[in-house]
Amino acid sequence: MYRTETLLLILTSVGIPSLAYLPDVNIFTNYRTEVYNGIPSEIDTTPFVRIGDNYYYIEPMNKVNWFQAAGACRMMNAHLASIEDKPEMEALIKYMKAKGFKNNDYFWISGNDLGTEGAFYWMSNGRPMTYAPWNGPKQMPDNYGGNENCVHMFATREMINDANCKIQMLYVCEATEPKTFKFTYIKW
Ligand SMILES: [Ca+2]
Ligand SMILES: [Ca+2]
Repeated sequence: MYRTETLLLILTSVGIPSLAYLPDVNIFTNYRTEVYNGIPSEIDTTPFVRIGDNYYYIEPMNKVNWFQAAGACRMMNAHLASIEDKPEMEALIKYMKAKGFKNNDYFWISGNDLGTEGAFYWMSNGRPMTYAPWNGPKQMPDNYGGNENCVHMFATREMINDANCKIQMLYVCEATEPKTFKFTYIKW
């Protein structure tokens, strides 16, 4: 007779790996592994919040420049956020509104044209900014003063702006997509 047991080992970039359930594991036992995107909903991802399919850290108080924000995200094994399509932006805005952020709360995201003026890329993944809602009363990006090379979003509108990277504002980090490794093994 045999029975199967499942070991859920959560390996994730959101915090340290957490062990959901650890039975008496014998490494010589037959086992099967499966890998899933995302993590089980019961796992606490604090300080990251899940919005849609993404995990964000939204800095609520501490205003820093773009470079400091990028460093703060790396300290959490994350990156400044890349908002790559309208649904992602709308979901984030909806969350920020619900949390009471106002439209003059600006958040650094990873977009920048530091490499080549006028060519905007996401620093977090190297891709060009194909989704870029440069809306607003002025036509952005305007590279105001000849020195606006970092991108921020607004908490309550689908809008981005290029700003001086040394300005201090809030920021949004985005965790790389976590994976769940599921081990199923046979115990004799
Ligand atoms: Ca610029
Ligand atoms: Ca601007």
